[in-house]
Amino acid sequence: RPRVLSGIQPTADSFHLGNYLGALRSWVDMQDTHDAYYCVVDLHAITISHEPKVLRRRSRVAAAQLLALGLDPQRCTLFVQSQVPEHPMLSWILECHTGFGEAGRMTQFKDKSSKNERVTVGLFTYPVLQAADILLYRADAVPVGEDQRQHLELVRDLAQRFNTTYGKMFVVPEAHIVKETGTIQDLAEPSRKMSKSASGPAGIIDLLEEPNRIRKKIKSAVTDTGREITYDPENKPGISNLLTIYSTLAKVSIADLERDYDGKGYGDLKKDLAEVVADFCAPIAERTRSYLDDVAELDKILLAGAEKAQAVAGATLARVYDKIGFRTPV
Ligand code: AQP
Repeated sequence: RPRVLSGIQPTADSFHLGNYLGALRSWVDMQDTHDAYYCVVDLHAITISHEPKVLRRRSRVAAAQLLALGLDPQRCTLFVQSQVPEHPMLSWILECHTGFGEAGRMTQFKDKSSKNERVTVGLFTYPVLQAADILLYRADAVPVGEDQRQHLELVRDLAQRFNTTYGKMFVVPEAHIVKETGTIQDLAEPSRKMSKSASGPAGIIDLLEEPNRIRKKIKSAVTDTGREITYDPENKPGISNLLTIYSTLAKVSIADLERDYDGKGYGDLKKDLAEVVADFCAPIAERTRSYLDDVAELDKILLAGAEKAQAVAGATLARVYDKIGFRTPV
């Protein structure tokens, strides 16, 4: 079986609909087709300022949500990144093979550093740590949203560079980006992506949110001028975004939706979509709560995951040490 690895940051109290539709949905599906490794990337989460207590809670909530969404510890390896110290170790080695200018071209860094007052070296080297996450597991595929495409290109470049310099070592991974849902837009500002850090409360739907708040947000989503319900992301980004969400969650094609809503108004579509999204999120929130009711069991799952992950990561790192000219790790 080909191998898959992906990670998600525990930087909010809930994942949002963009995280689910862009990436997490594929994580669940790929458990059946791949040897799957998934991690809560708490090392990445401290690249921006954080509170220790909050981070500890969010890491657990993140893992509980992933289980609630359908990750099954029998079919995948789920772990928390900081419990596998091979990640920062390989990251350091890769940093020493990354050009300063090359890292400086990452648009996510430019974006985030222009918004934050405190810009750390960790935020700058973030994509290199991401490369280490992926290359340690020799992953073939990495399911992510469109916003990660550039980082994945860097990972591929680093893997190739290392292989050329030291002899074949890493698998060069492919980004797995689902075209239709690769970018879910902000509900209030449909010209930009739904985002934990940049979206205001009206623009983002959290999976753990109250059903009534979800309904309200969908009903007040910004739509476009005109009345026609047609999929046209360029000219009608708002309504097209709603159609994408509807189509994916309800498993109906966009063409069918366009036909069903022919002659109806935006309000009708939003009213129905509000129910679809609220019905989708409610059981996830309930299952998340029940995983969080038994924190000891949750921590056991994560520890078992970390042990399995470390067996793979440790073996890769030992080979890298050998190639680099380090002594065997003890
Ligand atoms: N709007 C989105 N549409 C589709 N996919 C998305 N992803 C994020 N936003 C969208 C994908 O979700 C995965 C997890 O992302 P992350 O851990 O990098 O989370 P994040 O970047 O903190 O999430 P945000 O909301 O994008 O936060 P900001 O904007 O603060 O950085 C990734 O695969 C990502 O592509």
